[in-house]
Amino acid sequence: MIQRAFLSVSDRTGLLALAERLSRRGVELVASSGTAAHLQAAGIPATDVEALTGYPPLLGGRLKTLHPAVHGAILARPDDPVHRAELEGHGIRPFQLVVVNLYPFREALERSRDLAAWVEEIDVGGVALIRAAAKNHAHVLVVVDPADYPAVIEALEGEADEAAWAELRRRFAVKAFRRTAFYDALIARALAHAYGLEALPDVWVAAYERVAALRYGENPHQEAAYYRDPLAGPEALVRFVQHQGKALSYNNIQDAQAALALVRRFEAPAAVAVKHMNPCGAGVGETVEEAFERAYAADPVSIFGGIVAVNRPLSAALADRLKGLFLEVIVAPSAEPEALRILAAKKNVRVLTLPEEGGVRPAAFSRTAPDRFGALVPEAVTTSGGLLVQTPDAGDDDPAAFRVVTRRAPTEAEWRALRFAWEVVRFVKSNAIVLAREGMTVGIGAGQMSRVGAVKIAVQAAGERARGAVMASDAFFPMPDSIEVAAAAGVTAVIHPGGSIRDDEVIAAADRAGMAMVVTGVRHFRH
Ligand code: 93A
Repeated sequence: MIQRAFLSVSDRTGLLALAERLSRRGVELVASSGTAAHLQAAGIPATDVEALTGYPPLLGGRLKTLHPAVHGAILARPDDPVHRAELEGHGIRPFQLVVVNLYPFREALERSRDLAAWVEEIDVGGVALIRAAAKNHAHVLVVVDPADYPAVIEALEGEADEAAWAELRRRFAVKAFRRTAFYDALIARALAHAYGLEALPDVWVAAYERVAALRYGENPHQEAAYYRDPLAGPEALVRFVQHQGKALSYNNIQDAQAALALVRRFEAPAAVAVKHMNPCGAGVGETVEEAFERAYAADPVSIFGGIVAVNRPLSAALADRLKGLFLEVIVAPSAEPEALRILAAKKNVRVLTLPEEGGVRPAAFSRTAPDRFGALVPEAVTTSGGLLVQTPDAGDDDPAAFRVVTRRAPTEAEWRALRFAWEVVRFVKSNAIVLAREGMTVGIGAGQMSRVGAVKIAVQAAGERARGAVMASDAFFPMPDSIEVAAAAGVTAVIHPGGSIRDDEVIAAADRAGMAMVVTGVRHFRH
């Protein structure tokens, strides 16, 4: 039950309607001076906080509500006898509702270029009120947004039960902490700008923390930094242990991420080589050494200067093999001590493994890299002045939904190769084409503007190995030309999402060539 409320708002939108409803229900209102005057002028009884604290606003208003008579009344736990006794001893009565919105710092940035004007709009007491109420949300409802007043009024007038109030308190507490975090992030950015500090400050994205400044970005003239989600789980690349080699570069991190994302999807031993965020060769096998030989054989040229990831512990035998290649980064769940000794001779290669958690180093990657709460981490990219955020393309496609659309169905061996190619193609930049045989890619066409262009590149890379290979496409074929090119090269089976208005012509081209074609119904664009 709300008996007493504290109000302190700069934005008076909706205030009177809320205060009037509260007052009518017998709730005692206490408010900071300006807010109290506003209420009184509208005929709503409200006590000026001055009557509680014994102080008028000081320092031109910098000090208004920071007083035990206010904060004690917000922070006290009514179920704690010591808290109760202390309140009584000091004549403090608790608040059950705190309504605050902060000094308009963001508007000050828009209005003025004057740092002093900005500083005056840094709210201190309001943030403390919000924080105190949000901390004590087991007992106190904190409201930071006039858009939420109707929900409070509805709960009041609908005589919401305790469970409904508790749900509101929890929801609004989370919102309150988001609000103050955003507010402080904005202040830090503005001050960093005013004082000519780093172009990429720690709070560039609120709630991400800076791990390190990078030597440069994609190119030497670009500034860059690496940020960590403080809730990143141990499977997140940002928490990997680097055993040797120079600091990771911007491009290394992106490539290592792309390589890791691919190998972690396979349960069988798997290996991949990545260049410029595209796999150039991927393989699976009975052993990780065999998987690597296939990934290597897929394209022994492009792997030069690449990033290699495997999903099994790095053995001495594999380390010995990798030692002979020029690689930028090697990623594995763990490494045998002997493997690390062998690679130590190659000072420049960066070797990354999972961190120990509770004294254990996992032997294999899990399929995803969830955060500490087990939730999938969304992906974000900045756009001009904005941010695009999406859930990762990390789900499993349901093979039961795959449909054979040609007269001929794939053979067992073709099915295995198709499933493998379908797993790999989602990691290739669109337009993406993967030619594969069982357990290895033989030709990859990436990042092309036309689908048939990607097919031609994949076919050319595969050479003779296209004969008898299968083909995966990350999106539908807009025209039958891709199928004709693949058929001429000897490809025997195709997997793709389907959904083109020319699907019929595409399927007819496959039938003419005696190919087997599978439609998945799921697209895997990657840009
Ligand atoms: O200058 S403050 O940081 N010092 C304070 O003690 C304080 N208490 C509340 N600003 C403070 N506030 C803010 O004043 C509130 O967040 C609200 O935005 C505003 C309301 O002041 P008034 O009721 O006097 O108009």
